[in-house]
Amino acid sequence: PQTIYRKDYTPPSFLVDSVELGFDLDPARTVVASRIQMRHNPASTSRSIELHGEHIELVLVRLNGKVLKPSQYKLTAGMLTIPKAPDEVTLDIETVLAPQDNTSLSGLYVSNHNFFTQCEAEGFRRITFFPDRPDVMAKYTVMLRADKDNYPVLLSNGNLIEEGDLGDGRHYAKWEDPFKKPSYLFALVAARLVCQEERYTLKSGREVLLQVWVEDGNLDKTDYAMQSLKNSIRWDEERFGLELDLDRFMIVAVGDFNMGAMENKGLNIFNTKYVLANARVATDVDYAGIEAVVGHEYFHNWTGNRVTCRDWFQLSLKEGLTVFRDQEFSADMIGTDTGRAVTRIDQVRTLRQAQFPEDAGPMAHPVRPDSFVEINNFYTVTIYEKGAEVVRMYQTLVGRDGFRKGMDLYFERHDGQAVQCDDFRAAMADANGRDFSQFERWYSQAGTPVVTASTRYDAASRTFELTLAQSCPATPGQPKKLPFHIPVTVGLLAADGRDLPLHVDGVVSNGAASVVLELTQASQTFRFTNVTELPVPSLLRDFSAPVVLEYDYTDEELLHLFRHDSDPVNRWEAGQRLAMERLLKLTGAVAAGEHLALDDTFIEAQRALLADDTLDPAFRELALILPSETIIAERMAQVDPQAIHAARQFMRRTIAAALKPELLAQYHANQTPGEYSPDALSAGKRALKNLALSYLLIAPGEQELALAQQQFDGAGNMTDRAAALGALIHSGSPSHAQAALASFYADFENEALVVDKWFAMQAAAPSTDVQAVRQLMTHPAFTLKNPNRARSLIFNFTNGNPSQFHAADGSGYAFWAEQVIALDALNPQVAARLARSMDRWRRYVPALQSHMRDALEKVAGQASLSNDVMEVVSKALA
Ligand code: DPP
Ligand code: ZN
Repeated sequence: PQTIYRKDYTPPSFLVDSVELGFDLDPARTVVASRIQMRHNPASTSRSIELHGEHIELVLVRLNGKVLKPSQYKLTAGMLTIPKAPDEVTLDIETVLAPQDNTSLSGLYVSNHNFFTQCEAEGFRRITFFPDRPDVMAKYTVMLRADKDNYPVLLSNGNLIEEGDLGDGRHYAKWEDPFKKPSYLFALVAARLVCQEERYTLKSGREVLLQVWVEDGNLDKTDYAMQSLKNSIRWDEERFGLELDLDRFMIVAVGDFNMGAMENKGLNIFNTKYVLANARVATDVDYAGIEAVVGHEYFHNWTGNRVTCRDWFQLSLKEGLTVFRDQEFSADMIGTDTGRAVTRIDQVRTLRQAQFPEDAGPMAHPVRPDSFVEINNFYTVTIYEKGAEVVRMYQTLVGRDGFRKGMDLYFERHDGQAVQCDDFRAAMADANGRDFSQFERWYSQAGTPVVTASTRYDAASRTFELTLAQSCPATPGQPKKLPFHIPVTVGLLAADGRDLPLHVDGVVSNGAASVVLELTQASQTFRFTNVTELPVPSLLRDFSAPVVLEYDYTDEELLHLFRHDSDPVNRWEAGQRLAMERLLKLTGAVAAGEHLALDDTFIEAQRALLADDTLDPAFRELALILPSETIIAERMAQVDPQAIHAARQFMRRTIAAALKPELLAQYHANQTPGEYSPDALSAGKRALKNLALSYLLIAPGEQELALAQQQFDGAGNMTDRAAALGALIHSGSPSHAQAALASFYADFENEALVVDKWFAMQAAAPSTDVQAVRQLMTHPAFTLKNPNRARSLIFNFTNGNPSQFHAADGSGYAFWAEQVIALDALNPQVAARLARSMDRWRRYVPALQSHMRDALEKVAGQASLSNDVMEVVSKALA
């Protein structure tokens, strides 16, 4: 496979003004006729027209009315080249494809007898020959023709301008998108679907049509998506002054989908997982996911579609920014300070769980990568979540108003263009009169920086010195790193727990409770003056930068922060540090065969937190969750998954035994009777209650089992039902677990998304070994072809069940290799995701490492591997 480099970018040789597409849709043989108006790009020295195309049959190509003979063009794997083309060109191209055979779900494909497209990143070239690159933006007109009975609904981007019957049982619809767009934003749907629709009035007074399209039988699950869409529209008007630019905005749900959703202009196509919800089938987490993803795709309309990416190396320009926007949207929807902090803590957990490991592994790449083999492998937590952190740091550095000014300037300069990450950085800098040249390193250097803090208090002069030093580990291709520009938000706590007023030499702090220090050197000392007592520093408040912060806190200091920090994120963080120190020690003790013990101090801190009714239940729940096995593993030089699992289980058991009365009290105090509502307060109560339940079921007696059974049987919503099922599965009582699983399946076997949960919960249970997973794969409801289903069982086992996946005999890895190979033959994108489960293999104890290498080599040695999987496994083995 060929590596593509950012430095090799050249402008397109020809630009496209307009595209007319005609589709004669048929699952076995769809004919696509395309007419492209092109003109030579003065910025290019090449006179060759280059059109991407793959997995399609070229029937005919006509240039300015004349059919080209094969000698007049070159057709290689992936590219149709027409040399020596004149300045102005009209191309007519006809291609044939078989959507029903397209199991990759990229391009035009069939899902449950309906047609859908997915064109990002490079799926349009599976439909017709075209300069399939984001810097070629054109206006599209689309004619769809299909059988009327089977495909009564025909949708594409923009506005419906004509529709009618064709005789012979077929009908047509013609759509026109008034906005220029890159080919990756093209979409069509031809399907038997129904919709919830609503006319909605924008702030400007203009009326728009909003639609949510689903399969018949799912209309009772579209309210929340519709409400989220309206909230998104309103939020973008208010926070960023950005209005919906179309008269019609459609969301369509599809059951077979590689990603979460896709922001096609005016026709967003969604994984059903992020559309369908009602109390019966969806959990609080599902509801939050729907709000976030509906927001995300809607916000792309400006950050991604109106201003798009010059090339795919700039992917984070739209994704990092749009994730930041959806994060802010979700936080604003809750509206309270702790609610905002709870969303922030979730983001930090995701970074540590997934992004930090990626940044420390063989696939580590900068937010703006320099090279790739397969772009689909770069829709990563680094591009998305770290990219969002980078955008958030601008806001931390220039403030909310400054950030808005930067956004305004960005749109003023670049609306309608395909631009680079540097252009966004320049807009932020210029709008705020700031120098962000060093900030560029967040885009160009991979790896998670480590910030090490040390302090010195001088009582006589009342000064407190904080020294911050930074370093960043080597990553593939980047042995040495230069210092980053890091905003470090800091507060100082007095002995009574209050924030001390801050005065810092050379920094405008004006006695505020928090100050943003800018760390730009390898090491810097900040001097706080008028510090009347020895403070406890609260460092990196609100997680102001995506770094690892090291500071030698004593237990007393951490307990002080855990009880008093006015910044809820750092309050949570102090608890995580207390837990992590103990988990690491316990893991060592397990490995050494020593006696395990947990100190009372820690247990009492947990007890106080659990019972502290002045704190939001949602916050308490997060603060009680111990760092995950994956996060613990990242802190160890050599990972022993069994020891980690045993240590964490010991800690959970000990807490459960010690806090039983408090857990029971919270279980009863946080019931949410009455009609289900997914609002943050109710969801937080359920989360705390269900966390208490899971603790109570760690070593349950008859009473606890009855409690869980009662919740399972009587639950009025899926959050409570699934939580009770989970608790029973983990209870160590197979009879209860089996009975509940059977009744759950019987109740929900016709709800695909709930069946996914059924598989997922079993896959992630420590009692499920690889044999049990193989057994589940023989269940009639299991299929590798549906990405949600494959993820629910297989990914939740490899990524969510470390103690079984890492079985000492290597059987988990052999299973992984089999599934990667099987999936690769169907859907390389999904297969390559699964391949990533082995990223960190070099960190494991030697006995496991050698099994992992065997499995990786088995995959790498396959004769016909996709570029997707080949890139992942060869980087892992390199
Ligand atoms: N559909 C994916 C997303 O919205 C890729 N653009 O992030
Ligand atoms: Zn996105």
